[in-house]
Amino acid sequence: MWTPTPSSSPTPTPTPTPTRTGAPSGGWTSSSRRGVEGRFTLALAFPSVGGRGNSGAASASASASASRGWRGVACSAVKEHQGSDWKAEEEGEGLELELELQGGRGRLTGRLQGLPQVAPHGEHLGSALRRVNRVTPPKTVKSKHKREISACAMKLDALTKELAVPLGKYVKGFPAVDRLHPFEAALLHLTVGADKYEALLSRVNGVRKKILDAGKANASRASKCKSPKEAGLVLEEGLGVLENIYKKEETTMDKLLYFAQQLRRLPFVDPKLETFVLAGAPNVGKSSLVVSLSSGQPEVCNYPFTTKTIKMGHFDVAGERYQVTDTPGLLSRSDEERNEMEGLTMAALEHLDNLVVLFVMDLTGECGTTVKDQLDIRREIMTRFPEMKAKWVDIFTKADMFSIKEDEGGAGSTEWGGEARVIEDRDSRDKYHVDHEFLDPDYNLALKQVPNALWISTMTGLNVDTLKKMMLQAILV
Ligand SMILES: Nc1nc2c(ncn2[C@@H]2O[C@H](COP(=O)(O)OP(=O)(O)OP(=O)(O)O)[C@@H](O)[C@H]2O)c(=O)[nH]1
Ligand SMILES: [Mg+2]
Repeated sequence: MWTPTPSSSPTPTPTPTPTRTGAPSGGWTSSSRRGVEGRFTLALAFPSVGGRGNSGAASASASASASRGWRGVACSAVKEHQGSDWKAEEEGEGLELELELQGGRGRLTGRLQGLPQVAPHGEHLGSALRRVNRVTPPKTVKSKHKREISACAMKLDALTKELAVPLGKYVKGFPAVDRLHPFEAALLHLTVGADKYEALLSRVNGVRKKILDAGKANASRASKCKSPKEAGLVLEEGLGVLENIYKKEETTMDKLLYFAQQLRRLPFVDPKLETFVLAGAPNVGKSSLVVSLSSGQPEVCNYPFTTKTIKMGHFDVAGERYQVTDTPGLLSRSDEERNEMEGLTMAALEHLDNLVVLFVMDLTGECGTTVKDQLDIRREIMTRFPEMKAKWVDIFTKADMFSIKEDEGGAGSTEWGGEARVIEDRDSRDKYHVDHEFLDPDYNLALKQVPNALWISTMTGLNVDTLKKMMLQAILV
């Protein structure tokens, strides 16, 4: 049974939560993270590490079971290739195990959501200096003279540590881009720029080293002083040097804080789950479909690019979890002309593993993209990612805006039997005539080129259940 699931978690390890009362008989939820903005450089430049090819074994085992009926097969096929990974996650063994089970083939995901908390620059410096003031001379040293000298060296050591240790944690906690899952690497690139990210981390590391060097040198100088007065002067000078080094890096630290906030908001993708990617032109009804299929509530509006970033959603069928991504719309144009939002969609298509494409088209002529352009986008994706053709579901949305009737098995029927429908022959001139004033002139071209598309209405619920079946069936191809 198609059951609602908890909202997509920003944390790497999903935690089961109760089924929503009164929710539709099945569904998935989508997260509502905020839009991602940033410089767009073509995501496809990233190497396809652990990409879609990884699903080969799963597909093979799935098709071997194809005669067992679609529901059971879908579930067992998914179970087979997920194997013990999923169970281990539920048992809370977490990320290390996930990496291990992928056998280095794939890359760890969820690293960006787990980035270290970056202390604001001023707060960090202030608290470091307060701690220095609390340093007391060691009681074990009997001579007051020596105790005071030693205290100066200790204070310098303390400030060095207070400043450098968190910087070290940042350098360690922010993963190198080439250690990320390719999809996350692409998201990072589109959000903050991979080169800027690497340069920033290298700068933070440089500051850390500078602080360590200056701190050590001055602490050593202070400890060698002959008098407390002399040590006091070295202390003052040393603290000033350390403070200055760090003060100059306000922009660096602000940027690191900003990057961490932006990157933590990016969607978490579980590389082990089957992923349904909604793709299509803007305003065609992708997010509405998400709402129909799930308990999720992504923003739906009658203007293009309502969805500005990738949003992950999940649904469960017979205890198995699946992943869905709502994506920003694509326009028919070159990569160079595409914006960051389209870049995110292309990155999802390029880098997500175990993918099924739900390609959404609006033939009413209302969405703002012509049917011809929508067909071009469809062709582009198919040409670019030919392996996806096998895992592809075509959808015509807004069927309620057309006149439709039950089909008796004639033109327009689908292999999904009783739920198949066709556009009513209202006008003898045109079998698929529509009583809609904005009908796109290339409407018939779409019917010819995409004869097996499923007509859907999120307004009336038409064929939503059929779509669910087709989605699970598509996994098995
Ligand atoms: N009549 C009708 N309108 C629909 C249907 N599905 C979506 N719409 C309308 O189409 C408009 C766009 O819907 P969205 O779901 O936001 O489309 P989208 O593809 O996610 O749009 P972007 O996020 O901008 O790419 C909204 O006004 C919806 O109410 C449908 O089945 N029938
Ligand atoms: Mg949308």
